[in-house]
Amino acid sequence: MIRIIGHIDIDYFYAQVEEVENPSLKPRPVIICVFSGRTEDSGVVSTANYVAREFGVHSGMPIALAKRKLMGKDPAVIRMDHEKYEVVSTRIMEDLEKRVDLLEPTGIDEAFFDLTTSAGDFNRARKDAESIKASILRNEHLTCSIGLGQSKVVAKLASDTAKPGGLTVISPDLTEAFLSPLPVSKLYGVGPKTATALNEMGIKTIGELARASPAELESRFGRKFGGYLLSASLGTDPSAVVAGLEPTQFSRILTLKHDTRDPLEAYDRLSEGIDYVQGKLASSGKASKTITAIGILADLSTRTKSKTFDAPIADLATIRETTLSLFEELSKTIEKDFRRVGVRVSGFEKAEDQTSLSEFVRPTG
Ligand code: DCP
Ligand code: CA
Ligand code: CA
Repeated sequence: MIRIIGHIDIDYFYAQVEEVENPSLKPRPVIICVFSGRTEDSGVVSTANYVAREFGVHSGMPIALAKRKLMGKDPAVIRMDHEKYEVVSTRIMEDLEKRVDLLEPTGIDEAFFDLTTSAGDFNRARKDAESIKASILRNEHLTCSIGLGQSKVVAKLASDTAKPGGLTVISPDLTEAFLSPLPVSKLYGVGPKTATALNEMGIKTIGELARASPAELESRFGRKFGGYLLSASLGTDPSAVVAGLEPTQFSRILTLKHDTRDPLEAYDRLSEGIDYVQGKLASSGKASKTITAIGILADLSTRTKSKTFDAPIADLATIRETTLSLFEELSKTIEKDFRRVGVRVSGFEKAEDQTSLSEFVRPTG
């Protein structure tokens, strides 16, 4: 049976969320920054809008270098606010979940989905993808890119091609022509090392990979990864969309009765939030390595403080104690009162029986 798989990725996600909040940013270069605090400009760019990218700015670039490239261009330099983007992401994923057969989030701004049953064919799947795009635009004012294909590898490459803002539909009859000319490095899981090894075997394009000898690929890359490379190059990688993927965090944020900067008041209000996240850990059989205290201040800015343990924890006493001491530390650093307070547990031990595309792929690629 031909499967209909989609990949969705929000355009310049963090920067676009900031533009939605403040539309006057749109024509300006926008960089979202993670400041390390060492010096005023220490830290890296998390992402940039497309205006800033025109000047050579990209994710991971030192803030000081990005500022130099944007000198005289009226850049907006914005501190990353992860909580804000998480909230938007959660709303988008919840809406998506209702519109597809299966949804597998793979990051804060992207997901695989399956439309095989509900759409039935690629024409109807295209319509579904168009309504997904329209819904995200209407509800969140955000643009995204979607790719459709017969496998995860094809869908992901199709959404890359659609960036920014597009929809690329690679129906089965177009798959070979779409994949063949692309360099092997474009395939999910093919990093620089694998690409070099393939190039040394005389394999530069995905089409050449599709015609390579299976035995030779297996002897060079092992049965599992060699087999994956071949199937991926043919657009027949078998990995399925896994719905309701294991959550990566549990969190709860509560509004205080009165603004305060007293850590004991904040902690007290959080009691039911702590019970909630601990209950989620217990019922899902998970343990968490990181606990984060979240404070949303009177000016609605978000501050967080985390602690990471060497070994995962799940017991109520440790979570309570840690949350309290995190709030004691956080309250020393804030210049405004807390308005809302929250707690998050994350860094779960990964469930063993989860199959995903990444399972076929070597970590070092
Ligand atoms: N991100 C980050 N550091 C990186 C890469 C990404 O903090 N090195 C964050 C910021 C991005 C978000 O993750 O907004 C999503 O990453 P993407 O790779 O999807 O990049 P963008 O959404 O920013 O841009 P694009 O339009 O290319 O998808
Ligand atoms: Ca994105
Ligand atoms: Ca992404």
